[in-house]
Amino acid sequence: APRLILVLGDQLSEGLSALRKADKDRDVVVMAEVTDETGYVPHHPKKIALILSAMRHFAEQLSGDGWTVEYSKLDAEDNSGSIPGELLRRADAHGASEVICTRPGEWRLIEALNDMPLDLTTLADDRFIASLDEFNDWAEGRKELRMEYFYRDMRRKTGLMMEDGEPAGGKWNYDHDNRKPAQSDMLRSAPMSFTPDEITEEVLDLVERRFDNNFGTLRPFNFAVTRGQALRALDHFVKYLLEGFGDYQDAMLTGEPFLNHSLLSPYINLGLLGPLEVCQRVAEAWQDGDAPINAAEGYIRQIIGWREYMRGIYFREGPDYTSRNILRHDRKLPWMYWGGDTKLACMEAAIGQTRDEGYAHHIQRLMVTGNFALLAGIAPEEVHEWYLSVYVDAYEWVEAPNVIGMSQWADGGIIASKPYVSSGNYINKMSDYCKGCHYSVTQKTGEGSCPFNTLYWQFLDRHRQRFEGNHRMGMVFRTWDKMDAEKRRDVLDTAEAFLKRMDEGEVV
Ligand code: FAD
Ligand code: DLZ
Repeated sequence: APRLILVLGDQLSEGLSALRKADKDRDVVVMAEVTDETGYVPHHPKKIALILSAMRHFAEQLSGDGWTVEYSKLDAEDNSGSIPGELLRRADAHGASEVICTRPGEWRLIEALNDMPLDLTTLADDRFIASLDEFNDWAEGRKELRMEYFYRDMRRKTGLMMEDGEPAGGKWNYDHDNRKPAQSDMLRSAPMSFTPDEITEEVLDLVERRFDNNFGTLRPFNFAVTRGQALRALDHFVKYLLEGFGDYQDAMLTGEPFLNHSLLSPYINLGLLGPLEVCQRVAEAWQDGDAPINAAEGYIRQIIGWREYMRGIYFREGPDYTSRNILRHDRKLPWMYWGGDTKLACMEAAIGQTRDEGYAHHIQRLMVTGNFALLAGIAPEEVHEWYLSVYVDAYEWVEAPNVIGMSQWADGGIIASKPYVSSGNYINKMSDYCKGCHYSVTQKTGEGSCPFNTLYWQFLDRHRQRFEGNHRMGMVFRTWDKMDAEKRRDVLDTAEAFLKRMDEGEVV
């Protein structure tokens, strides 16, 4: 009897371990669009369209290569609505009892597959640079799991930007050069954009019909949906945008949602591009003198460092990770996150482009929407569900450690040695948002002051016991203590009044 080879929506790689294990002449590839996956959070319409279109293109490619593919479309009448359901249905039809899969990127799905009454073989997902065993070996016995040390091991392992066993240029990390604000008169290329073909148009119609109420704008839709297109997007980034990537990595600019970012995470996470091939291209550009060292090193670190590290943490920490809430935050996510009005220019910019593009870059996610949620004490699980929904590149294995760990400090500091919180000053330094804001970033208290300014101190005051002893935070507590008592009272009162207005549904 044939075996069923499961290929999930984010496993669209020709070299997938499950496909490598399969016999083209005997086995049946199963791919399924199912409501369980399209509905576990209210995904951005662009995200659903990207995944379904890329899945359909990949299935077509596999069939063309001689595979037998059983593909379930979302609207098919006999679609059971879940991945295990579709496997059972196909098993019945083909007289199969064995399933081979590559380990899914989410505990929920791993557990659902394990509960299935079929004989399941789960293979490692080796589309990563470090295996999970390798990560666990690295982590074992360490007091602190700092990304920087893991990253150095990955540099040694891959040999990327290494010279005779030493980091190129003599330093591991050039982040110091990567904190320049951007100016609005700078010219830079837009990211690569692709015209939808017939398959994509059909998917767009389907998504429009079925997911019209989800937060996010579906059209225009210009994502790459095949490996060939994704390779062109990589080319475009390396040729036109990489050079300025380092310098402007942390910058934010009104009306410029992409700046010098690569927009490659959706393709790497789907499996259309491999993390190593992307980094090799970037290292070559540096070697050829087409990109400065701070850009190439910074870019490679995000992928072989942060991306791999996040995955290691997700699987190491286990299924309860997404419900951690060490700071006991319980406020509801305000409506502005789902497109409700706000007078905060930075939130409006970050959430507005999230709605339109399904995209915001790292500093917007971390220091605007993430910072606000942490300062305001929003329940981390709600924050997590929002991030998992609204970004085109969001899958739990990478989203959860970024949100629960890095951004909301809800894991108690496994990922971040101190919480990523800042007052309005940081946002003002790195962006032009504050210029056009209803609130004044230079005003520290009272009506009209930037809420980040007062919420920042209120957060520290609220969590004083926990953070006072953190050696990287002692200074800020001393600054707070030096303020006169009346000013401190003013700050806390202004913060309280702001949160109250927000909780009551006022536009803030
Ligand atoms: P670039 O700025 O061009 O960076 C290059 C690549 O580095 C990215 O494509 C990505 O593959 C990798 N990368 C950079 N930072 C990280 C990181 N912290 N973790 C993992 N990979 C990283 N990334 C996701 O892929 N999916 C998510 O759901 C996701 N959620 C996030 C939530 C929060 C709160 C934060 C702070 C970050 C999140 N990130 C997530 C990381 C990062 O913001 C995105 O990878 C990046 O913005 C993607 O855009 P880009 O391809 O233009 O990135
Ligand atoms: C995210 C997603 C969506 C929206 N739809 C599907 C789908 O219909 N079929 C499928 O196989 N996968 C889909 N995915 C991706 C899965 O949710 C993903 O494999 C898991 O979250 C693990 O990363």
